[in-house]
Amino acid sequence: MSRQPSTVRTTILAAIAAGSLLSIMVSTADAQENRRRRRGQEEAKPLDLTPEQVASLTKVANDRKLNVDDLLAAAKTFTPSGRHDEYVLFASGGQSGHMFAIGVPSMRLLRSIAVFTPEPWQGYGFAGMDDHAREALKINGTPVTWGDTHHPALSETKGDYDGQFLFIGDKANARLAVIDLRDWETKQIVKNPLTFSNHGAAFVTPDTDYIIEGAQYATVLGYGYALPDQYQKSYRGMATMWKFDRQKGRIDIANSFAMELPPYWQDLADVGKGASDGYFFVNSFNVEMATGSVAKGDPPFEAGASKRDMDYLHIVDWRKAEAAYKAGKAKPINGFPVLSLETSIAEGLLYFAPEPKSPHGVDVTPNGQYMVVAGKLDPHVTIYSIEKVKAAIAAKKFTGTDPFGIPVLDFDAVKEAQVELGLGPLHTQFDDKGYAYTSLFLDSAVARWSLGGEYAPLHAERPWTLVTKTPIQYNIGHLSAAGGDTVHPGGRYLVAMSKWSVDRFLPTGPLLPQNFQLLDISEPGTVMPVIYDLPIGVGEPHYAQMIKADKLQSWKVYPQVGWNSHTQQPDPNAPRPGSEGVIREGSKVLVNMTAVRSHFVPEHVEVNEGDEVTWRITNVETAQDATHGFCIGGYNINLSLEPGEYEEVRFIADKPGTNPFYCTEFCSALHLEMAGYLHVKPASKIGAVTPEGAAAENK
Ligand code: RUQ
Ligand code: CUA
Repeated sequence: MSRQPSTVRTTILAAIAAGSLLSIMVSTADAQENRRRRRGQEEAKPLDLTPEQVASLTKVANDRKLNVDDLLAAAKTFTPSGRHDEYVLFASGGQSGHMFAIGVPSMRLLRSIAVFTPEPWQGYGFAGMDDHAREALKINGTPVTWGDTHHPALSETKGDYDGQFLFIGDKANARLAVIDLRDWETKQIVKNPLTFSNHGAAFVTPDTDYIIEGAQYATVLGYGYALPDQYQKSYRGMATMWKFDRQKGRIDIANSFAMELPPYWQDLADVGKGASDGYFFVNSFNVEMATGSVAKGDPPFEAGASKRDMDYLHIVDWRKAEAAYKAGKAKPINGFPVLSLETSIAEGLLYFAPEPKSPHGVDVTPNGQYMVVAGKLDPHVTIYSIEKVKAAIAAKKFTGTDPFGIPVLDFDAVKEAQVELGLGPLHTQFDDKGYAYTSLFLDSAVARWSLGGEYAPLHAERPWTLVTKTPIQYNIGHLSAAGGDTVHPGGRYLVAMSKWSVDRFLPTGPLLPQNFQLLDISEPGTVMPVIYDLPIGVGEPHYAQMIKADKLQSWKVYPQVGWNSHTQQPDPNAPRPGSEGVIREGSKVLVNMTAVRSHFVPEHVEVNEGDEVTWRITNVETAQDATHGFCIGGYNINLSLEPGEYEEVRFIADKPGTNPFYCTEFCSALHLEMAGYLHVKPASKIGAVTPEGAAAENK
């Protein structure tokens, strides 16, 4: 636990003595009142602790060896049953391929969202409507059933999260996914046609016109082949601008394009807003173009890619790039339009600014005035001014070009400030008080530092200086402040996403969880305590975004019974009560089924071995949370049918025998009775099909 300064400590002690604090820590004498409050229907009345209550609180604290800071942390995070969180943190799930939604400040896991990995509870990627997911989980026909999710991006309107969509990149396979936040389901996965891996994804333009996907490891664009001796000639980086169709809720591939970039390893990106609207920024490392050809006497990547003191911040004028694409200046690679380096140079789309030293994150301040580059191997953050960048471009203040002819801006002409923070700065977020927060991987700390310019009047600090550091357990990667990358950051909470947890939790074998630590950043100055540790035992999350919960307008149930969650419309094929049954046409069998507490209709389905079965089910429930599951063992089928939802699943009945199907959600007292049988008649018993036999069978 971080220390509170003694003034805060004294205030707390005084408050406890006076019996006026820790309202939600204490069980009240009035049980009825308490019950109502716990249902979340009524806010707690201001507490006036009696001496007995103070004594019992003190006893609990002493028994559990809690100090005042701990009590305060608990009071700041404990959320009574039925009370909802103020924020939702959408976190990447790393190599689990999922995303997680976590309530803040309670740090309760609300749910996972299956994205790149099949997930049975959501019925995702197994069958049914999720045939779409199964298809989406293929690359060139081959199922790729995991992804390495790194950077989520909530859709934005005028630079603020609007709560409608969520995007996330898959670093391992250069894919991008679209999640609809009305039902929190993945709707689309697109594969980048140019490259195998991405990293600077997903980042949205301020009105979500485009989603940006930057490469990481340079390859031969269009899935080409070349050995490292061809590195400079053949390898390339890229940035793809995926057009987003908000109406359809889908990426519009036909109106998307990419830009060729030099084979520097592009890293994190961020999109300009406000003063820098129209630009996006991408860091890079390995401008050395090291090839890691150790056998040929070259240094390994680790050393070769960090030889130089400076790499290049890529500055892209994306509106000009869009105009160039629309003017037909892009040429296809693997069928996808790409603006070449020559075009980018000729049209003035791309400029470089030197940046120290193999940096990692680039983050634009809420007003769009400054770009903050975190040095990774340099103890500073370097702050660039967009005004200075624009002026330097206009005045052609270049120190030359890179080997590909891209103009390199004069570092001193575009640099606003540098702030020394400590070892291993990675990523930066912002608050509403003129502070920036940078993760320090090697220091295991979150640094708070003061912004200058128009932010200077918001705080008492000297501009561009380190204010304080809070130790983190351990090795923090990203950090996420409430709205911390939008034009209106919140400023109360920040989650440090630590890669190592070492001793923070009970040991779980050699593989330990990640550690999400919640920091209270509401007080200015040097107070920034850790108030909660949440182990994440499902993957290694990277970035997360924290949105005000009231911006989310999720459906409570699907809008109509018979809803197709893929098209987000009622489906004409959805079985209705009264239209259930089994229809056979040759060896094709169509099952129309409804599900409701606590039965399926029909309960027996007879097919022949080898039949092609199409099984349609509607959950006809309209009550919130009345979800049914549907599984057939041995067929790898499990569906989640949320209230109103319609699903279709297809399979070949190739396993003869009488096989129970059942509901996999404990939906009612008679849930165990919500079952039936699939009878697959063995081929040996089918015999020659006679017209009478077929007629009898159809009956
Ligand atoms: S990364 S830990 Cu993939 Cu965003 Cu920096
Ligand atoms: Cu439906 Cu259990």
